[in-house]
Amino acid sequence: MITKVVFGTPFRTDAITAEVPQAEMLQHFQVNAEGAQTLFTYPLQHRDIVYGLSETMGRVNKRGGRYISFNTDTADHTDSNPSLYASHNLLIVDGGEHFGIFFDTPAKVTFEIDYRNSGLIRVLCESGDLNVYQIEGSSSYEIARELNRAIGRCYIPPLWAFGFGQSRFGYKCEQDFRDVVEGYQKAGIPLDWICMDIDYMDRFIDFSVDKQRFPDLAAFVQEMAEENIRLVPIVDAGIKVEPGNPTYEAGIRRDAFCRNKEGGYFRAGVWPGMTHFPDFLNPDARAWFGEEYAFYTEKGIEGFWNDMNEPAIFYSEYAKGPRKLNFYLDMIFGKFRKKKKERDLIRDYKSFFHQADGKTYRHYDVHNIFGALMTRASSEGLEKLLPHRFLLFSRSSYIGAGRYGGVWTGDNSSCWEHLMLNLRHMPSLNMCGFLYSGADTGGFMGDTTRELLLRWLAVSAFTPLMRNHTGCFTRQQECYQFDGTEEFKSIVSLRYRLLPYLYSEYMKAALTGDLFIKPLAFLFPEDEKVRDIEDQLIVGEGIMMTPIVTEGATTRSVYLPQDMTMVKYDGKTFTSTPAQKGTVTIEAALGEAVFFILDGKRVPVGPAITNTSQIDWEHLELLGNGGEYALYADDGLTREYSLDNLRILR
Ligand code: MIG
Repeated sequence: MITKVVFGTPFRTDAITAEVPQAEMLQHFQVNAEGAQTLFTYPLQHRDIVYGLSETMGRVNKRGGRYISFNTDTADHTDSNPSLYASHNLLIVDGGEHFGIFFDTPAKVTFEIDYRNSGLIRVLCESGDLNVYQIEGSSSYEIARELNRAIGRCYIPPLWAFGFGQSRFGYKCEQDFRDVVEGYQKAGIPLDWICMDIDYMDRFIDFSVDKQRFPDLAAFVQEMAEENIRLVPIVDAGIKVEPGNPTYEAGIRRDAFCRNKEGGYFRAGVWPGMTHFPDFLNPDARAWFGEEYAFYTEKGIEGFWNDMNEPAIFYSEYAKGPRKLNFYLDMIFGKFRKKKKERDLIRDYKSFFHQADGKTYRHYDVHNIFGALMTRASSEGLEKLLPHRFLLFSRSSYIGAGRYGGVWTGDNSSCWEHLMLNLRHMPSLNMCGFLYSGADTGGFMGDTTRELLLRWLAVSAFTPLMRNHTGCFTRQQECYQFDGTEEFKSIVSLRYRLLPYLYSEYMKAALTGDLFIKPLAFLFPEDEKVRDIEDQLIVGEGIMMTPIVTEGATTRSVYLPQDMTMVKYDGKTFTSTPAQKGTVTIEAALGEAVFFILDGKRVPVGPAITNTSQIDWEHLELLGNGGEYALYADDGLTREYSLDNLRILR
């Protein structure tokens, strides 16, 4: 049961699409005005767990931390950093009381969850205009499902987007992409798609291609399609200010850019130099931006990632003096650049304006919705441009954006802590309606190791978005660059053998408003021992993943809340053994994976394939000791989704 309490005149975020009755009084929390801000407080009980705030640092249980919803382009993924790229203002209190609460405001919100042992949840909203949704339910799982249903049906990618993707900041020409395809084919490692990072563009300009390095993009897309590989270009938020740039000219004609205080267009320095930001809050501007994707779809492209949409700003007119000089020096000496100081960024965010619902909004006050509305613009545009599904994922997001596309979790590092962080983000993202999600496998910053990449792949094998991505100054990170590619083949092929299950479970979750990845405690709420387990996750209805995420380890201990079937995959066969409730030690060498199947559940697996185009829905083996499995299978492309596609396997 969801109700909403309205404070002031909230901005329409469209985070929730269900009709929600209005309540007079806020339950659970106390409200106080704190100057121009609003403070919400709740006294925690000793054993309460607090879920939510999906794209933040720290644990799945947010207790003990301070988090700030203020979308930020930051590669500092350490616990002292309160803000990453997204704002998902959901809390679920699980303990003495059970409820969810969603602070629906695009302005800055600070959350202190038993911070410095205060014993309180303190939520400070910078704006007094907001909707607060309160969600009552008998369990945290029920509360999360209730919220997902109220958000509305989550984004459904094509089947090929569940295949493995390779990416790197630095693939510069057609040959770089051919090399990737060849590398994977020679090693026999499955692959479905390759990302094109900003290097494909003409001088980093959106909706353009460097003609020297990609003389005929449409023909190249076709060439790749013959290998069953899709190209997935990046699109940044800022549009280069340059007469002759057709997107810039169209944006001016359509009056689609954000304006500054003086009524001119706001200028922000990003990768292509000076840009204007499309006013994604304005429906007309969104419609225009969506149409621009025709540039790619006409060339046969069906997948995209949206970046820099917090929005990131390297430099602006409001930053005079040395910073400006730095910018030009940086432009000359490679792209190395100093991050804008936070103070300057705030000044920039206070210097431009949006038009929505016949009103003018200062960017700073609606900051956290910007990236989400870029995703919406792209998604609604692509829906018109393409007759079938497309891949779309974004760096910045807000609750509700999960209806339009997926998310990746930004510039992590090649370290074991961030592999664990990936595991922690997954259930939390699912609670907030982001089912198609994942991290940069192998790590974005720094040099990965063979061992880290293999262990990371064995985690990503279970996340809907499985993409190996790295930065421009790091070592080669494609799987075939390492010795002993057999082990990489083994782990990536595990993903492809699990595809019938993963796809089917994703579709069922998406069509019923369920979560795809859940914490153990959501399924076994009565078992005290699972309350703190964050390195075992439930994937779909039947799998408990139990990856090894410690350097040098080949064993780990696993807690089983019930009798299950242990499954070990060695690259060729699945070996099933009954495992008893309690703590067991499992062993998985590099190139192997161990997971469990819940009691009474089945998991369909297919034969080994190297591309989603080879998926075989007929010859499935059912793992697990249960009875039947309800398989969702369709062509993976049309939008005629329906639970009528379910069929029972025995
Ligand atoms: O300023 O496009 O998070 O995935 O490779 C960096 C280059 C811009 C940040 C993204 C990253 C991408 C990179 N981008």
